[in-house]
Amino acid sequence: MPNNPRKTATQPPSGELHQTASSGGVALTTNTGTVVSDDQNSLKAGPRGPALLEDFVLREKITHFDHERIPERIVHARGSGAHGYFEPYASFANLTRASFLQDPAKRTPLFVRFSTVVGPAGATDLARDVRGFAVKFYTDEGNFDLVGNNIPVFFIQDAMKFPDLIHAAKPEPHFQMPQAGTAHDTFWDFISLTPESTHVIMWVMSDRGLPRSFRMMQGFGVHTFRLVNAAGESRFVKFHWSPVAGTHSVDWDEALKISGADPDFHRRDLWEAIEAGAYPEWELGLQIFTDEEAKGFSFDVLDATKIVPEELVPVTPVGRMVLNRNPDNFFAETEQVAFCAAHIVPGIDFSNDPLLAGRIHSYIDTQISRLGGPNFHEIPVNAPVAQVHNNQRDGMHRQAIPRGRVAYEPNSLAGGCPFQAGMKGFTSFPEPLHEDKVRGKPEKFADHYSQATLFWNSQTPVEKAHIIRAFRFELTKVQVRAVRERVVAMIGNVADELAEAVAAGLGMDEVPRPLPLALGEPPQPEVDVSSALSLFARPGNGSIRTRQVAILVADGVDSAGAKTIHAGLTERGAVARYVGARLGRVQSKNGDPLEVEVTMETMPSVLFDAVAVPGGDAAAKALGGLGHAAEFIVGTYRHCKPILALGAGRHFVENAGVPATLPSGEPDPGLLLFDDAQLNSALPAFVEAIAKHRHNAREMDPPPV
Ligand code: HDE
Repeated sequence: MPNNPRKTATQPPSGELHQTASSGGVALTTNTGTVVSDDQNSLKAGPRGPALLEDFVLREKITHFDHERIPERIVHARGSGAHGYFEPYASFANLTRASFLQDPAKRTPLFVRFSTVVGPAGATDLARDVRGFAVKFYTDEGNFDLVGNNIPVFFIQDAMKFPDLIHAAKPEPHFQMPQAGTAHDTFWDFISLTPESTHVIMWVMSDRGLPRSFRMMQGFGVHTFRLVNAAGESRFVKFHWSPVAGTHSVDWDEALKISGADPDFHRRDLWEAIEAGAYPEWELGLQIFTDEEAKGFSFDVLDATKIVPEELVPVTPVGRMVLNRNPDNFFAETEQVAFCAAHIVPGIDFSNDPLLAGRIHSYIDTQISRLGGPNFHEIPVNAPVAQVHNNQRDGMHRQAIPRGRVAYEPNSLAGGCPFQAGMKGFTSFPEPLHEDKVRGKPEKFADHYSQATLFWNSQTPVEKAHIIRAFRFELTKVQVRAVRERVVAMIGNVADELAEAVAAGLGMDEVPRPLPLALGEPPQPEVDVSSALSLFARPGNGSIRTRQVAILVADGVDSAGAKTIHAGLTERGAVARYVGARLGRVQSKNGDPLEVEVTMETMPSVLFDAVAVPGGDAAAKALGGLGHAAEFIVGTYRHCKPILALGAGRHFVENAGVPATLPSGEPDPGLLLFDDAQLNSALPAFVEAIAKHRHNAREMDPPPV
């Protein structure tokens, strides 16, 4: 019999037990499986008494919470991931023995993580930055991590400089500003003193630094790798991912505003596309060339600041990647995924790129502190599908339970297992080496500008204007005049017109003289222009799937027109939304109400790819009286996106102040003004205009800087 029967029956007041396991639901437990009776109240010496140390339920909960965070990645901290698969178009056994490239019937599962480089995990998606494009192939012969970027060249040539680059780019250490951008003194100070960065800087200042979506950017392995076939023959290779949706970007002015309106713009876009079944897809292409061919190039293929122009070595399509499943848990998968440049498989090998060498070390090293020990390969998202058998044992967070007493090799007590596989296993390509041990670089590494000029020459006038504006924006934020001048002196070696325009944009009276060249007479480049380097080279497949379209509505709207546009766009896979001044219903002129899905305040025009304004006199008048609605139209126009207006809607659009024609006087193919009766021809024209994405001819030619 209990000592005090009165007290053993005590229960908390029933109102405080918000949810109890009454009908066979899953009961709340501690981490050791003890069922918890009350998750609202800690254990106390009386309702008004002190909390008791013996409360193991409270202590476990708080202790676990205290340790929920792990260090974020030192670079690429902000990222978004997805699962998918790769399938090759054919067997490429002639090039490589890599198992994922042997059989078109074989699907290899994979996990991808896209990222920004500089910002912290909570930064905006739309910072001007390089994007990471890391793919983990779970092949049946081990994991192959292709840890690339959306830009094919890098800032530096040798791993020795990486910590300096990142220290210069990250927020300045005394006051931790700016959080996610490169528009500050230390970054440009470093860049202006590191001429090898000129080429990548041209890419980052281009609209490539501001993708419209992760789904609409290319990916590159950056370094030269090797492919090795079963006969042991090796060729050099560059990896390219090409998006089926085409390469598209946002405007810098949009990027700045999206950062406020929806800092998760890219993360949301990827998530929603996969949830909607519009699976993002890329084609994997390879540039393949021999050691002999490489020797003849005007640049060194071991230099990560150089591309191999596609005119010199075309890209061979070899397969496709489809992303078809969102992660179940962000932390468990996207955060804990550990990409390592050292993870390669038989059939793929490293080149002697001195930047790659540092990476082979760095990634495993960083996971040890980020994920708490050497057993991160056992975390589900990192675990290979290939069997793991070795004699590595113990360490922090070990999950596997190896059997037996043998953890060494050679052994006889376990029958010699696990055996070395000899030539069946991974074997490094036996590249002959006969050189002195030195700290230095090959001579061609010193040509810092030829390919930056090639990039500039390959851009359209609109792209060039955007590059000039980007330099102006970034350098205007730089406080130290000498740094600004040195950058202009650096890009003076790329193109006079670029340096002159940037100098003018910065209010310099004189264009600084170009920096001295490190290589007196750079080798003659093979190509002067490469059309593949323009963002417009890959317009996509013409589909409007997943494009976000706003339909502006107000009381009195012509609901028949609005619904026809909505249905027509939805049928083609676009995401059409009724956008109004506030949530709730608007009364249409036809009598049936329309439900406003989002408001102009929460989803301004920068979050959409196009806008439609249906007819209806009263609605057009109401929209005309709303500042937000006029801004919506003007913003859509300024950012070169399509506008459709029907009936009375066209008066609202015309009165919002958008020019009726292009600056050239030609009709604007992105500005579609129709009568109500022309709805049938309006919709296909609108779809075609959306498929073009941007109508850049609205920017003057040449565009004003
Ligand atoms: Fe990385 N890089 N990197 N990097 N990198 C990291 O590894 C490093 C480089 C790239 O989504 C870190 O797990 C060094 C080039 C991507 O998880 C770290 C050098 C390219 C990601 C690291 C480079 C990349 C990283 C930080 C010069 C394009 C994100 C956290 C020698 C080919 C992967 C981590 C993900 C991440 C080191 C240069 C791409 C510290 C030392 C070149 C996409 O290990």
